[in-house]
Amino acid sequence: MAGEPVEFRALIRQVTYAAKRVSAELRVAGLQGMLGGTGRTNVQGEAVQQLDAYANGTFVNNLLRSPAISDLVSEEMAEGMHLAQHSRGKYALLFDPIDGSSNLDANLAVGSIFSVRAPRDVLATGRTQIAAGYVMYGPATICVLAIPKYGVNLFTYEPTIGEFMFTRGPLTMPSEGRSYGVNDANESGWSPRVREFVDWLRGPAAHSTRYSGALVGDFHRILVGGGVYLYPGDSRYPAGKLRLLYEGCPLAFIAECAGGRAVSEECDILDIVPAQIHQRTPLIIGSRAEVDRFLPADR
Ligand code: AFP
Repeated sequence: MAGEPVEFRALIRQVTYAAKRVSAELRVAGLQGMLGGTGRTNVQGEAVQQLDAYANGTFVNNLLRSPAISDLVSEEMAEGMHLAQHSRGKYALLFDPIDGSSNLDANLAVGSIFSVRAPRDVLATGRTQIAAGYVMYGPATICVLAIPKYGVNLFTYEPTIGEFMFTRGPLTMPSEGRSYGVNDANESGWSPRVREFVDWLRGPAAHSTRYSGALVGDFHRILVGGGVYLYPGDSRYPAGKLRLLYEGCPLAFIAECAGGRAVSEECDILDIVPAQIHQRTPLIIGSRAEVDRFLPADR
């Protein structure tokens, strides 16, 4: 990132600093009474966990320190936040502070997802993203960062020195894989097309099921090993469950940068023009072979 503007490097530093704080809190949350809910629901009607609130506050407080950021959009905030004091900031940061919150109480992997855009592009297609990434808090805390000029690179947090260290990259997603991830409890609400696709994955394509309940972990497995993750529309969530701006778009950007693909049930995720900040989308993401089978690229 040496050639990037100093403001961009400062922004990434603030994001990774917030992630280090979240990583530290996650390690001791069970000892400090930080597991479990707050008793509140967010704008999506989902129960807010104490760690969702903690992580959101940590991201916001750190990002407020960066004059480069003029706008924030978070899963945990009903409205976007415009920082009038940073009106000349070049960037908007859109983020999901804790992705996969239902894994928290079971001490399973969770993540933070982020997307960097120009402030004027918050409601433009995902192709306008400047960078995107995620931090996964698993056995190791890792950060995956996609910047078109550098590709997709992976950094591992070294807690004894408090730094994310370059580990490998640029990463290339395998062109096909052997696993798929979907919540098959929703099967009765899927469209015939989705059912047919999942039948193909289970049958002729002989894929194994791998589904953890945290998009970051499930996507990361596919980024490194190939395959497909899907959360299609169903009868409960006809427009899909996942959020476009801070889940679908950043992961689609990373997938495309690594040679993979991400689609809704109609088009590439990065071609969708969002109507509002908490918009949902169906998401089918992963290796080209599997995603092209679901939605041919030349359709
Ligand atoms: P949040 O914890 O940010 O709400 O994300 C959870 C999530 O959107 C995504 O991480 C999972 O893949 C998906 O929901 C799991 O949903 P189900 O519990 O319906 O399978």
